[in-house]
Amino acid sequence: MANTQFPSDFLWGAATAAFQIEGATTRDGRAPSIWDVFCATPGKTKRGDTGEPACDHYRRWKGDIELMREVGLQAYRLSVSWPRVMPSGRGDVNPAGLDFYDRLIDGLIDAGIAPMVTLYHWDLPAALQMEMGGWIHPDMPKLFADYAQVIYDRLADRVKMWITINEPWCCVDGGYFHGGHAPGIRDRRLGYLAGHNLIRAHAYAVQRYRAHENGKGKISFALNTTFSYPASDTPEDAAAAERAMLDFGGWFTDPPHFGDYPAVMRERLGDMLPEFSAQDAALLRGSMDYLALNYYLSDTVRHAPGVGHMEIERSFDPAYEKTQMGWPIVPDGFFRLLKWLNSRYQGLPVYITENGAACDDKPDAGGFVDDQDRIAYLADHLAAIAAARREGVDVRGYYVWSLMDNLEWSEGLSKRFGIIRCDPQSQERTIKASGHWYREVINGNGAPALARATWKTDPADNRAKALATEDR
Ligand code: IFM
Repeated sequence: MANTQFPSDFLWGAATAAFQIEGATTRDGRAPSIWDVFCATPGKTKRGDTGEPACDHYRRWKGDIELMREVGLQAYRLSVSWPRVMPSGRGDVNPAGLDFYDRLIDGLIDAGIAPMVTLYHWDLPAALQMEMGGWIHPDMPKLFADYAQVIYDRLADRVKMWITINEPWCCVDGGYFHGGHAPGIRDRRLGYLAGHNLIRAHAYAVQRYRAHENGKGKISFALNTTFSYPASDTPEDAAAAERAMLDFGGWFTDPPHFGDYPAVMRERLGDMLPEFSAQDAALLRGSMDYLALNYYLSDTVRHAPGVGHMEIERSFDPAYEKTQMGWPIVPDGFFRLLKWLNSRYQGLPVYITENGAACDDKPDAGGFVDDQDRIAYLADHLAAIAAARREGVDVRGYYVWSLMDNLEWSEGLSKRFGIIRCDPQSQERTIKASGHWYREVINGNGAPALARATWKTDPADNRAKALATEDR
């Protein structure tokens, strides 16, 4: 069995996001976000689920910290709701909203749990969307930095790990390409523009952080992406798979590392892709203190002449088992992605800021969920991280998605990612088998709880297709 022992200073955590758990959407001066508006629009979320009451965490946060302690978490990733803190998105601050996060951070620290704070996890104040058109407006980066400044002023004395923006790719793909996420627009040109301003906003917020008297911690944005396996061993498919990775992970990670988009995107997208000014490019370069990766799945790509600007076609290999989201379970892709990212964005430590599975949980009469499928998913993905570490990728921490079942955006409450069950009716919390297992992982820094991982690092044990991509 491969070595799955992690070092004693490896950080073990869990993650959530404000809109998915807080509820209290109209309390203490909070104003609506684009997700409140979206959820209130008939047909936009499954069964019409909304952010009310979600997990009612705004009122139950103390109990939730107790549960984190029971699971043995060393770290917790949360997001701040911009419309709770600045209801109009700019100008006046809502003291009650800011106080909530102040208490939460103190509570975490008192419990010995290190907070990681995400500034933007998709809940844009609706006023900014209505008054300015949201992320397509060129002034948004400055407004985001002003909001970030308010949060730094209040929390940066205690918070040492920061994420500016969560998964900008999802904001664009869901919000502007297919429209299944807020604000529900379908326009590719606007999508690239929104993405451009999200990237600029990251840079502006990093600049403010680094200039802040308490800005001594680490800051980055959270990337979501896949590893793309070529559909065949032809050079065309190999090139297409590489192009696909640049078009996904590279789109948002090249600018904050190198100061511009991947060359292949510039060549193929032409004037759809906005230009960074020299000043913005300078701000962007080196604006990640670490690489924050959210990993869930991988895909297969073939060269598709004439299909879109990038001429790629993505599919899911039917050979893989899938989670309840329909996402293929590919720990091998995680391992390869970590190596790919490490060779492209050299010199950055890595934190896995999300990883987890939606499973078809079946609670027993007492509310307990024996989620062996989720444990298997987590064990194999942790084994993949251990393997990447052995090959020199400097992964320093892991946050499971998610601490508890919550509102899965347009999927509503139908998809459950938690290691803690949250009954949507009674709000009763019950630690699942995966939560108890995760405690063992944390206590042993991996082994022996990871002995149950079935994924093997020896490529001969993996899919033949993976072999073809070995040297990429
Ligand atoms: O629930 C989401 C989260 O908000 C962002 N990353 C992916 C998760 C699962 O879809």
